[in-house]
Amino acid sequence: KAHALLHSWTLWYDSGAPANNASWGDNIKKVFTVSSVEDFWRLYNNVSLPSQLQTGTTYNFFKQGIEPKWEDPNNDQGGRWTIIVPKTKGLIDRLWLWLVLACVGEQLEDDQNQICGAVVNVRKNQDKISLWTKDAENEEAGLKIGKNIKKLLELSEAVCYQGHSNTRVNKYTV
Ligand code: M7G
Repeated sequence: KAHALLHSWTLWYDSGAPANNASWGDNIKKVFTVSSVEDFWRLYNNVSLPSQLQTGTTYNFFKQGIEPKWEDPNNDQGGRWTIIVPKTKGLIDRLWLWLVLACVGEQLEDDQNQICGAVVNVRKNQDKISLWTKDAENEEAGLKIGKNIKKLLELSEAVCYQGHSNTRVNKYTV
């Protein structure tokens, strides 16, 4: 008997490094969609940990039907909570697992359905994880999600939110 998740979630892999003339996003590929707890662990146990991925690659773990792009109608008014993660042994893998578990376990919000997905960018000097939400103007729901991320991931430093339309400006900080 499978234990159903409230939402189905799709893992997308972005190998980055676009070939000549390719534009951003050309290398984002669907890996697998999970609908139960059992599916989730089957997927998790069969893909590389973030720390094992090549520099320049990205995992996107999004609710089924939402593309991991600003252009998707679920994201175009949205933004993201962003956490810069130093290359401390084991840290990125722990934070990624805890974040996706909080997503599938519906630990971050009640029934606002603001959450679109989670992202881990594997980069040269430091990695980055983010949680994308639907409506950057929904301050109340947004702050609640931010505080939950900070608590569940046991983050001691400030966590900031940026709208996709202006990723340079911190709109909210918790
Ligand atoms: P980033 O998400 O800030 O992280 O994206 P990264 O530097 O660790 O990869 C960097 C750049 O990639 C952006 O400034 C955009 O040029 C491009 N880019 C990233 N995302 C998530 C999108 C997207 O959703 N749509 C488009 N068109 N470009 C994007």
